[in-house]
Amino acid sequence: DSFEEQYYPSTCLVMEAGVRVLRRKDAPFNKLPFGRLFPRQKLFRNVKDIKTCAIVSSAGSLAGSKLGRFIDTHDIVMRFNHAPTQGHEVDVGSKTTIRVVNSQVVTKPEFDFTRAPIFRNVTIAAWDPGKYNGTLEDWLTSADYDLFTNYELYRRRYPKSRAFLIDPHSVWRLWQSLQMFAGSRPISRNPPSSGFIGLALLLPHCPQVDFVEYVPSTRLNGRCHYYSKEMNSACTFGSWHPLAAEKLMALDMNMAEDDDMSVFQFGILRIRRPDKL
Ligand code: NCC
Repeated sequence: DSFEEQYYPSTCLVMEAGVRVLRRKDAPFNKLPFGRLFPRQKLFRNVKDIKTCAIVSSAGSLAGSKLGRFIDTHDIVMRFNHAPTQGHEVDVGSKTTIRVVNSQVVTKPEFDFTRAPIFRNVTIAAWDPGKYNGTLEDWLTSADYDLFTNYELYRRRYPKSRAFLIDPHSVWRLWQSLQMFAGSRPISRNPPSSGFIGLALLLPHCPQVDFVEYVPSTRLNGRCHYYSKEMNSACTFGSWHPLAAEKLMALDMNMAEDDDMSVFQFGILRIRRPDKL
C-alpha cells in the first residue's frame, strides 16, 4: 500500500461523529419559530471548489511563527472565538472564512457578540454542549450559557449572515469518538474543545486540512494565546476539555509526508479526508 492509501481509523472515527450545524428541517426546529432563524444557505458556498483548509488554533506558540502567509493561501481559514488577526497578520494571517465560537463568547457582554466587527462578515458556527443525553428541547432551556438570545439578536440584525448553531448531539457523538480512540483510558465527560469540534465540522467539506499549532511544536512557550501575555500550560494540554486526548487523536490523523518535521518543527498537522468511510 502506498502511504496515501493507508487506512486511518481515527480520521474515519471523527468523520463518523457527523458534526454538523442545525438546519431548518431538523425536528423540533421545523415546528418552532426559533428554527426559522437558521440560515437557508449551506455552511460553505461552492464546496466543490474547496481544496485546502487551514485551522488556526489560538495557541501561544503561534507567536513568532511567521505562518501568516502560509495560512492565507488556503481556500478556507477557520479561527476560534475572539482570536484576532489584526496586529498578528505575520504569524496568523488575515483571512477568516469561519469562526467557531463557544456559548460563553456568544453570551458574555465583554465579547459583544452581536456588534463586534470580529464576528461580522464571516461564517459563524456557535456551540453549547447542553446535557449529555439531553433532548434538543431540553437544550433550548438548559444550555450551559444561553446562546439563543444573542443568536436571535444577531440573526435579526444581520439577516444575510451565515450564522449557524452546531447540533449539540453531534458534539457529544464527537466526544464518543474520542472515547473510542482513547480505548481503556476514560476521558472526562466534558465536551471537546472548539478546536476539535472545528476540525470535525470542517473535514467533511475539505479534502485537506492543515491544523496549525494544535499539536504543539518546538515553539512551545507556555503562553495560553498568541494574542495575550497570559502564561498557562493548561490551555495547551487541557484541564476541563479532554484536550490531551484530542491532540493524540489529531496526531494519529496526521498524513504529512514528512510527518515529524511538519508537526514538531513547523507546527502543521495535515489531515486528509478519506474518500470513503
Ligand atoms: O482558548 P480558546 O478555547 O478560545 O482556544 C481556541 C482553541 O484553540 C486551541 N488551543 C488554544 C490555546 C492553546 N494554548 N492551545 C490550543 O490548542 C484549542 O483547540 C481551543 O479549542 C474553546 O475551546 O472554546 C476555548 O475557549 C476559551 C474561552 O471560553 C474563550 O477563549 C473566550 O475567552 C476557554 N477558556 C476559558 O473558559 C477560561 C477554553 O477552555 C476553551
